[in-house]
Amino acid sequence: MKKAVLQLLLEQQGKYISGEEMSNLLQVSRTAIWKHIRSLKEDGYQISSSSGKGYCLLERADILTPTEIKTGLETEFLGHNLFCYATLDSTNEAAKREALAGAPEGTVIVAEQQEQGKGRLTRNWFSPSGLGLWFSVILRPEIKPAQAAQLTFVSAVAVCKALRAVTGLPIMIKWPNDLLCGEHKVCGILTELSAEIEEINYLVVGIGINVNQQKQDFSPEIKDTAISLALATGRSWQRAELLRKILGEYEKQYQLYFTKGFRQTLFFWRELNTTLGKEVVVSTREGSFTGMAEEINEDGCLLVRKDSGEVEVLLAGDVSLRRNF
Ligand code: BT5
Repeated sequence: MKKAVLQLLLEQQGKYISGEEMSNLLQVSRTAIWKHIRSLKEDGYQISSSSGKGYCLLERADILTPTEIKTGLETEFLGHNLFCYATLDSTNEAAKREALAGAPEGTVIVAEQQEQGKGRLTRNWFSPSGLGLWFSVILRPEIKPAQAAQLTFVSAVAVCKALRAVTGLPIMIKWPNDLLCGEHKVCGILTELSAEIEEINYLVVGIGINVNQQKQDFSPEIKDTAISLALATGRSWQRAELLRKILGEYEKQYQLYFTKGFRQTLFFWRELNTTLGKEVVVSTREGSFTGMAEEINEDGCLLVRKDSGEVEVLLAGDVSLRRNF
């Protein structure tokens, strides 16, 4: 009901709607309407109340609650089962706990803040409160475990396209899973897999996007390499709206992957990538080497031609690729 009240206010944003009209439309008492309005105000929505005219939504709150995220969410399944937390260790860890307990495909876990946000290979992901989008998606695709890396490409394409569409920024994908704005990292993606030999139990795709940080909000370790959408555009962004757009594009790309295949995903990925055709420095556990990033193969591996002429096939996820950082 609170969602329905918010929906009515949104449809009339900037104009007054009377409590009586709302109670008629939603078939509940005026007291019930008033209680939901009070609760929305407590959440941070700026709602003006006038005894003669009713209620008017002045400003939507930049909060990540189920009401805010689901109001206007246009997906068939993604995000319908949604958990929002003020603080978590890591949304990926929470998603794995939910997936083990049987959470359905499309479940989304969001946190305002992560205390132990994770990158790949035990690296940290800085996730300060209220400034970014830190969330994880549970998927249960019927594909072979060996194909799971392909979903990192689906994720990168979906988030990149959604962020470009909303902000107009020329965001690019750096293999395998970083989104860059210019030379700086605006988003990281961490895909984790639970599988048997032949089938996937579940996949957790964790996505971290810097949204409204200013320079001083970044820790010394990343202040020269990270960027937020706000820094890149000079304005702040409503995170729930961004998340809705991302979930919509994600569902579309996920479905396209099944109907048109990985080739379609790779087609989009190639258009958006900033890695192919570039000199790269590849760091692996055994050491690092330089070469030319030549191609992505059908499994999502990066083919790098070393200076010696030998071609190295790199699996998504077990190397980090560096150019300037
Ligand atoms: C990644 O790892 O880029 C994957 C990050 C995934 C984060 C999401 S947030 C929601 C979900 N829950 C989690 O716990 N994780 C996922 P990697 O490629 O290993 O990059 C990690 C490196 O990026 C760090 O070592 C830092 O140098 C840098 N870094 C850390 N936090 C950053 C930030 N907020 N913005 C930009 N760079 C950052």
